[in-house]
Amino acid sequence: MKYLNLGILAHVDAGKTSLTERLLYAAGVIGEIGSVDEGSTQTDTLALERRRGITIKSAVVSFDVGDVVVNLIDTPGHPDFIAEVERVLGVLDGAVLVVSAVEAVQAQTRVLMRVLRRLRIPTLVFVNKVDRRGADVDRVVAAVREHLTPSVVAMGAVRGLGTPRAACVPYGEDDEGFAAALADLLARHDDGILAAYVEGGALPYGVLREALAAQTARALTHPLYAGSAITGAGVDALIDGLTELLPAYAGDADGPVSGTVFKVERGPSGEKIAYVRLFSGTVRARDRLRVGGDEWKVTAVEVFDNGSAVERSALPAGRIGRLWGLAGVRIGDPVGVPRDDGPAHRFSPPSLETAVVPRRPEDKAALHLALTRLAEQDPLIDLRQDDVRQEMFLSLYGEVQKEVIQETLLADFGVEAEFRETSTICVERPAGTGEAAETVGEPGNPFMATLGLRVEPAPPGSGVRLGLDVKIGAIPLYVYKTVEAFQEALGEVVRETLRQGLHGWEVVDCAVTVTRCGYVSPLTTARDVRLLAPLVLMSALRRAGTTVCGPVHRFRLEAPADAAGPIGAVLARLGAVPGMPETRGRTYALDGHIPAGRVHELRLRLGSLTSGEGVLEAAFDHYEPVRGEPPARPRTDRNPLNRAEYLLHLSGRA
Ligand SMILES: Nc1nc2c(ncn2[C@@H]2O[C@H](COP(=O)(O)OP(=O)(O)OP(=O)(O)O)[C@@H](O)[C@H]2O)c(=O)[nH]1
Ligand SMILES: [Mg+2]
Repeated sequence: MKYLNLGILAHVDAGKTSLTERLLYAAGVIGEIGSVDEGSTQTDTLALERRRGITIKSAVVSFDVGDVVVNLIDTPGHPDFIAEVERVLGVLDGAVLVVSAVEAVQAQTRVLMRVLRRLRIPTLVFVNKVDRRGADVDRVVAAVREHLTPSVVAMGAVRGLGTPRAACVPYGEDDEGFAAALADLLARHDDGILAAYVEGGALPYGVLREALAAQTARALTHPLYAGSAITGAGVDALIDGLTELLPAYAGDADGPVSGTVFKVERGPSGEKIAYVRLFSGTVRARDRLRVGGDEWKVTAVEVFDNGSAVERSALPAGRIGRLWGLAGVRIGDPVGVPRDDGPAHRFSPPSLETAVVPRRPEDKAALHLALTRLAEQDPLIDLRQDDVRQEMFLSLYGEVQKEVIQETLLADFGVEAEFRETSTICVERPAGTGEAAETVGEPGNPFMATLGLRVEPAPPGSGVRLGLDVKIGAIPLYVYKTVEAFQEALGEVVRETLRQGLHGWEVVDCAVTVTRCGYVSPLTTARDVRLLAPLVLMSALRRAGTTVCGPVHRFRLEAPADAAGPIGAVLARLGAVPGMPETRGRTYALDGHIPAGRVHELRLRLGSLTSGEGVLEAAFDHYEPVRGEPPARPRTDRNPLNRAEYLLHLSGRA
């Protein structure tokens, strides 16, 4: 058996859940097709999903095609739930990016494809809804080429486009245009094909198909299919593409246990259930398992097989399963031998925050417990308490997520909660270079260590990096054993400290270099270095200075052309930077940028100005320096803004 762990990704409403349902039906797993609109699908199972008609949580289902077991993960498309997509990216062998044949490439489509390409996840494109009026596959292919990837090839033709009878006919060996298009595309990354192409000799069709599979597996080329999740057109061709062109793996069931937890749920009696993709080894019930630094005994195992999860004695490599008994498990934890999953964050973090208060003051403890439970399933909400007012804060992607959390608190925990006004989460970037040092034995340095640090700006998106510019002999190796261990330990302190910069925001895009290091053997301990580092780092940061930057979204709006004037006025008032409008008949479309905190208001205003006809899509694009007085975030006492405060804080803690 081979396994293909497949993600279905798309902009909201493109048809991921409907396509999932259709694939399950085509594979014979279900005898009747459920409908999103009637709330009867296999993957939108939450009451809230069925009521709202959108996917909120990623869900796994499984089906077999020949000797390949496909574990399919249906993800939400709404940008407020992008964290759900983020968590599954590390466990995918391949993906299907769904694009609507009517709406074409949308804001979230671009965000998703950018990440799929960056992570080199083999991806097929499926142009859905060819049965709908207004469907235009050629326009979609052109838009995919322009906005998503130049390396795309249409795998078939559509007849009866835009009607319920729309049918998809796969291209084959005899379609000369197709073979030529394939050769042209594949030659870009394959010297053998290029040579044959230049010489003008036709390559055997079989060679082209093999090269297509090889390049798709390396995420260099993206085959494009078209069809309809509702009528089933084109779905068989897509299934053939899944097995022919995406890489499936056998998985080494006898190797060391190694997997990743990508989802955590609570069962009916409050027990934790971990969703694990196992890359190697076998996990059996009653095994002791190393997960996130602790050991736990697996009490039960379920494996996704032919539809949903079924109880089994073992989870073998390659598959996705649900494990019970891992009481301390958290999302993202490695199971057994850790793997290199690449960067922890692939999408930008939430850009909004809000305070949550219980409607009844006596519910405070219950609210805290409930939010802790929600944070287990979604660590990015980053539950935290303000030290002064003892209020609880959450990070959020948007208003829909806020409503969903509010409804979940009431429905699942019986807690009525209110959200204070939402505000924007900024970041700080170093404005220049700053250095500071503390020497052992000098006045004012109560720690038995010497440390010098330099802080300087790093490229956008690079996070915080720690480099060393000291001789090995300067590092207390009798404490840390290896240079790498020293760098790792210090890096952790540096990242923790930089969670609050000079204005209280997280410092990003920052390179920190150790410029001095010294110790007194055998007196210097790891604790000395750990406590001294924040002091030195914050002085260096003060000298460098920081620029507070706010999140900016890229938006696209479509509205009746006669509303252009009033919409322009609203955009100006909200601080948006619009691009050139495109007019198409009665409607016009506009791209541009807008501060993240203003997206919600723009959506409301657009709705009222156009009687609900206007459509707005927005997705995070970049951070930009905030104009005027930089906003400050209330500080917790975690960090030393000045020496006296820090030392006082430490002595208070001791
Ligand atoms: N005509 C037509 N409608 C479709 C097709 N696929 C999906 N729809 C409709 O589009 C709407 C959204 O479908 P979903 O399957 O929920 O889309 P989704 O991508 O899962 O949406 P989210 O998970 O919320 O992002 C529903 O009303 C579907 O009935 C299609 O191929 N043709
Ligand atoms: Mg869905």
